[in-house]
Amino acid sequence: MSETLQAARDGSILRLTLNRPERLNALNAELLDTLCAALAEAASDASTRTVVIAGAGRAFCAGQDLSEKGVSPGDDLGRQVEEHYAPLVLALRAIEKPVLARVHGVAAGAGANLAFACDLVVAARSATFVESFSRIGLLPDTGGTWMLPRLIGHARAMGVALLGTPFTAEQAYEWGAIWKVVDDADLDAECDALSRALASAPTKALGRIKRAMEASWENDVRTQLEIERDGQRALGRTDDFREGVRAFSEKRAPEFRGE
Ligand code: T3D
Repeated sequence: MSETLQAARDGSILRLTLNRPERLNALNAELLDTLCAALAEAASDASTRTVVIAGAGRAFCAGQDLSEKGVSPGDDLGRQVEEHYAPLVLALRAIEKPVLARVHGVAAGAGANLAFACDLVVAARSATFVESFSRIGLLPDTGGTWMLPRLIGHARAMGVALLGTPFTAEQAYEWGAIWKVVDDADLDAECDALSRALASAPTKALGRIKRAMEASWENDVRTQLEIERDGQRALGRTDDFREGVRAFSEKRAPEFRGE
């Protein structure tokens, strides 16, 4: 993969670790592009059924590497967003497999919004999130202005974005931004259990769920009902649905193969 992004496979789970611990995994172009490429590869690789994103060292991710060439005052930051951040968010939303963020330490700026763009976030109790953009004169990118109001509501989104005040994992959980907050000592066990459960779930159904939920932000109920109809039509023909029903009638746990 690359020095800045470690990839490890555990059965059908792909674990991607942001690996610039001396910079709190601040994102540079190489890391962003490698992460994006890894997600694209995972999307088309049938043997990958779940992706986990984590950070090495004491933090999840401190956002854009502010020491990187090309992100100095006066540079065209829009180009940076267009070429590196937008493709990453779109890749995270497009992959029809669950993506889990394992957050510990700090998740700042684009690091926080990278986590929020994942499907599930599990955070250590000591973790903090900060929309630090306004502290340096920027606006929340990496999908922040789209994701935050939808996750935590307009008032809170405005508060965290305008003030750049850090919020705790507990607050993120209470506000609905993340799936779970667990004691620090339990973070790995929780993420392992969750990723194994997701990797042995009916992958095609999870992909359709993700696609339908995503579409619902923009759709009226009629359009959404059509998406549900089409999804159910496709899923009703999968081996996993057959297995699910068979396992139910045989009173045993299903063995989904993602097909
Ligand atoms: O188009 C574009 O490119 C714009 C896109 C912008 C997207 C964004 O993400 S903007 C927001 C960028 N991120 C930030 O503003 C956060 C900056 N970092 C911090 O505020 C703090 O470091 C933290 C709150 C995240 C953590 O604080 P603390 O006290 O735990 O650690 P520290 O001592 O500040 O940082 C440790 C080291 O990491 C330090 O290096 P040193 O002094 O030991 O050599 C620090 O400089 C480095 N580091 C932390 N964050 C970044 C960073 N280096 C480069 N870029 C960073 N973002």
